Amino acid sequence: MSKPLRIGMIGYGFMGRAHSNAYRQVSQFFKLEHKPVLEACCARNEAKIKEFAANWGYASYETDWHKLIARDDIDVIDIGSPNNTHLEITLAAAKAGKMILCEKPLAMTVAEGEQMVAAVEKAGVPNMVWYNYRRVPAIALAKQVVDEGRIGRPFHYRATYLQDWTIAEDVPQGGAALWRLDVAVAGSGVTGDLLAHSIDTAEWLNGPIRRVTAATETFVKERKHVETGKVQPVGIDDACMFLAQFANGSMGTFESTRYARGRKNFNTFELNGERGSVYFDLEDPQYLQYFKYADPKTGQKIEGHLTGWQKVHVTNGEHPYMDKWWVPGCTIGYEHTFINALADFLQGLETGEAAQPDFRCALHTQRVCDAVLASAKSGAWVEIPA
Ligand code: SOE
Repeated sequence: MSKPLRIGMIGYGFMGRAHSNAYRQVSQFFKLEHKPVLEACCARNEAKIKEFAANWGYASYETDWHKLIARDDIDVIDIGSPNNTHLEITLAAAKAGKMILCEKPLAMTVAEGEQMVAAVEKAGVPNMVWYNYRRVPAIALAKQVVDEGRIGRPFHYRATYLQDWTIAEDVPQGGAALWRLDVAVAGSGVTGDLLAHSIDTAEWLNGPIRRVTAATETFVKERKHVETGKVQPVGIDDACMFLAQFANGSMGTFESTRYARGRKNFNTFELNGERGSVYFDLEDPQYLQYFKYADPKTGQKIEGHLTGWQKVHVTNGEHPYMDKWWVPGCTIGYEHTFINALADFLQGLETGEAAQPDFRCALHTQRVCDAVLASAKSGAWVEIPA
């Protein structure tokens, strides 16, 4: 029997749209017990949230999130608002017994994240963080390749996350999507916004990171603040690079910037092991590249003049999530990663096995981010607790 799941969406920006689209579409493609209902959305700006509600088909709207959480007709609170709101909303929503879906990164700091984990676990409410890239079919296939033992002993993990939208000095900080440049609202720059994705993927594929050493740079030191109208110091990291050692003994390099001219959302990784390698590039998202050096079961070396990288078009029914979409060869896109993630969350409600990353799992990503920023400050290696 179908169970309606009444959604209370906070925020109407990029993520408010991506999540709302997922709520609207998931039941059409995944046969699941729980069916999201767009009950209410919420933001301070009444004109904007009214328009958002009408556009996406929310039955009602609020301008104060406390009121949204107090409503009996809301089952799920979705936090799509800026990072500095995640803690307070989570504490209130957990106390009210709501399920919580939170946009990444979990929190501004580990200290905040710990309070959030304690709150959802004490309340016993289902929770998940929207690290949507785990649900790119090619990345989920990489996970399958690793789990099948096809990489063997891992040696190297190499991640880049490059963009170029903040190069101009007249891009202000604060307001709309530009809160990402305001450290008081975002917590950090590329570390929390972009590397958090790379770290989540890396730890999912290659296990926990144990220690890091990092360097950051802020290229534009002052920017006009939209809210105060004044030119103010920039507190975020514009670029960050770090070296990592994984618990499994492999080494990692991570690079992220918003100053890589020509790179828009260049999120890549490569994992090299004794028996094989995988490579992924989000600007070519339908493909997973795989190099097979040895048989995963026997360890027997594959020889011959046609040995080489395979570029697998991840659109077949046997590929992760793809049996829910179109026919082989027909691709899905960015928005589907959120629909796939939501489907996993709903499935978890049915099976009782929490969809990952839940808040506790995402807290580990936060620990790595905080360690990276601490290392960039001190210049020393920083250990990350298990
Ligand atoms: C930043 O530009 C951003 O929108 C991130 O906030 C998202 O998490 C990332 O997926 C795309 O880039």
